[in-house]
Amino acid sequence: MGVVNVTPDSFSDGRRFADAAQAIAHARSLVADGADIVDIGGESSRPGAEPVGEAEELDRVLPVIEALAGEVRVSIDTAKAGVARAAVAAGASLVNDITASLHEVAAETGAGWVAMHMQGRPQTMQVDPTYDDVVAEVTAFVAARAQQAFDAGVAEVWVDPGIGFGKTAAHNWALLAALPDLVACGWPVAVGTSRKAFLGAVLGQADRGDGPTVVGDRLEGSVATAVHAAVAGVGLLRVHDVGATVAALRTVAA
Ligand code: HH2
Repeated sequence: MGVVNVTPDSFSDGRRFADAAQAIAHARSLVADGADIVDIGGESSRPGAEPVGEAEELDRVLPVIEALAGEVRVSIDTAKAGVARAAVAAGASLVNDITASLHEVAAETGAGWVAMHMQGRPQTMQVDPTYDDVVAEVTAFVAARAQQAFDAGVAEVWVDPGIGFGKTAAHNWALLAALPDLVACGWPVAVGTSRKAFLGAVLGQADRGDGPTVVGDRLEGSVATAVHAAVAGVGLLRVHDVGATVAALRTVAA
């Protein structure tokens, strides 16, 4: 899954694809690089991001979805039921839901659904994330949400531990180390580590924390963790750098 952020403020690529023509061209380049799905988002969920109104979010994503839907599978990355519904009507067939609360939209529309774990909300989630047992709590949460969606009639359900969403670096590493256990729960697993701050931290690179970072930042960590996840049995990798990730996966598969 290639990431297409149609936003001015996403943490790694904000402003780069903020107009529809740029976003569409970027999505096509990700498909050429080997993406099977493009994930279109109109609202940043980075720590501290400002919320976007529904009308503004729709203005950002709908022209991009309409242009791409006949060419590639399109996923909508949103926290709003209204945006998810309109995106599916425009041609998206997967609802990528960082709130793990929109399964009814997937059930109504017949779309697939990604249920991601997040502790808190983006504005404050990194203030002091706390767990007794992060792996057990995240696993129980996503498995329960997945079962609820499946029972409501959603045929395609993915679970995602939500790397970086209300988690310290230690929580993220624990969840990545435990991916085989999450896979063993039986639900298809999705993971997004791409360019996230904990990858810089392990190499001693400071997180600037003042907006979008330089493109290509944290490439090695992003690719290494994507390969690790694939080897653990994760079926859906949400990445910015599709070409490098596909090359690494093909190499390891060979
Ligand atoms: N991470 C981000 C956004 N959506 N969806 C899923 N399922 N899993 C993730 O890990 C995930 C996600 C954050 O990354 P990005 O879209 O690059 O940045 P921003 O939220 O600043 O737009």
